[in-house]
Amino acid sequence: MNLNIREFSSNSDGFRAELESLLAWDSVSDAGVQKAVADIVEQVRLKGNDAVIEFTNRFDRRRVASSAELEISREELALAKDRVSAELVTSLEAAAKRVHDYHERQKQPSWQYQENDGTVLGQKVTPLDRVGVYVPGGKAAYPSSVLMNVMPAKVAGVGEIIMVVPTPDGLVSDIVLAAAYIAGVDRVFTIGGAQAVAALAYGTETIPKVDKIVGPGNIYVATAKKMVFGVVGIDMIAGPSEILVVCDGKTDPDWIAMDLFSQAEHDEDAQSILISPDLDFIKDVKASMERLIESQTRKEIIKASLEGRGAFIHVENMDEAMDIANIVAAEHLELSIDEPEKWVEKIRHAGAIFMGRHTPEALGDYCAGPNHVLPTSGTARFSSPLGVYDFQKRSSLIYCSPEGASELAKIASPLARGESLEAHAMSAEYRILKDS
Ligand code: HSO
Ligand code: ZN
Repeated sequence: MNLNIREFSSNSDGFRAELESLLAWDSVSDAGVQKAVADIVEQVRLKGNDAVIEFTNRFDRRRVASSAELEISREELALAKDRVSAELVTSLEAAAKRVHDYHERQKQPSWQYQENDGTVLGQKVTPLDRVGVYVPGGKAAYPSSVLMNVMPAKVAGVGEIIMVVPTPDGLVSDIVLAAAYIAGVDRVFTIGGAQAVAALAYGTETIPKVDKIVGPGNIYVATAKKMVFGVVGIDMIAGPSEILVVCDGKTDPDWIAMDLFSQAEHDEDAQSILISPDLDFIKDVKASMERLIESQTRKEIIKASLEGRGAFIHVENMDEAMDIANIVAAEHLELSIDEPEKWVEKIRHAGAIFMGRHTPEALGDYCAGPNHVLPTSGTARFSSPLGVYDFQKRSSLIYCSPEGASELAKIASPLARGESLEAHAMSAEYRILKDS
């Protein structure tokens, strides 16, 4: 199959403009969607279960009569797991363990230190009480994403994890339920869309109110999450998935072709880019792609993604490749090169860095250990993978000894008077020791 993929070179005149147009992504904010979502959120806030049931029946074509029908028990999750093949369950369990063990290392302990006069300062780390995990239904349902969203919350010690998953026509994936069971989700409700986000944010007679909502979703879900932010915490709002492969030309072109496909097959808007200093290699990868795409089950999506948003970029040398990688700030960066540990020092912006020819993104997507929920669309410049830290919060700790309070009061008092806040000043001054 002929593939018409954008190709350009770093030494061409319009290079920066070309790169910018390649990376441009409009996260559409549709006024119609905004209005519809605002209405759903408000109805759920005011009417609770009745509104949730009404929207669920309408949007998911169901006939739910009472809220009890919206919950899937842990026993039912276990039964779903029994219906999944033994091989798949083994892989889910192995992946869950690896993801768990990786995230264990992210746990941040509370800390404190004591000053000479006995004053103690520190930070107390506390897991969130209750978290909601949104899991998309139907074709977009990824059991691996259930693990990636739930495991860091588990490791953080979140008190209760509530999962919501829409079941259009009453259908739900056994693999998703098995993943929820293995990950240790506490309660599962078969609701989705903006109504599920609102139910988690405000709570209903049946759905417990949570403190934070995480997990991917369609435009309605993303819009609802933005709307309830402030009432609850939310994770990032993810854009389409991207991969940037930097290759020196010495990896098997078929491997690189498939690594690029693996991102492209997610959806038409996904982005796959190859950077190489070797023009002949770029040609070889393109030939591999044109041959291999024929047998791909998702070839239409792959083609649309590659032709719409994919690119080959030819560079002068590896240093330049690293500079461009930093501008792209890709969600996934593959360094398919010799001595990746040397080059990685130059990388400042990337969601996840896959080092060496034997480290395709697919291994990270499922089971290497690090999270696959990553900053997209260049947001790796200022944000990080989903992690245990997203499910922990911090409280400052301050203990003043009598002597310490007296010394601090002498600093605070002039500051308070400078702000014309007399009560502050006096509250501090009361603590000044008589003989000091
Ligand atoms: N590459 C996706 C994650 C995923 N891949 C799930 C397969 N299943 C976004 O990082
Ligand atoms: Zn993937």
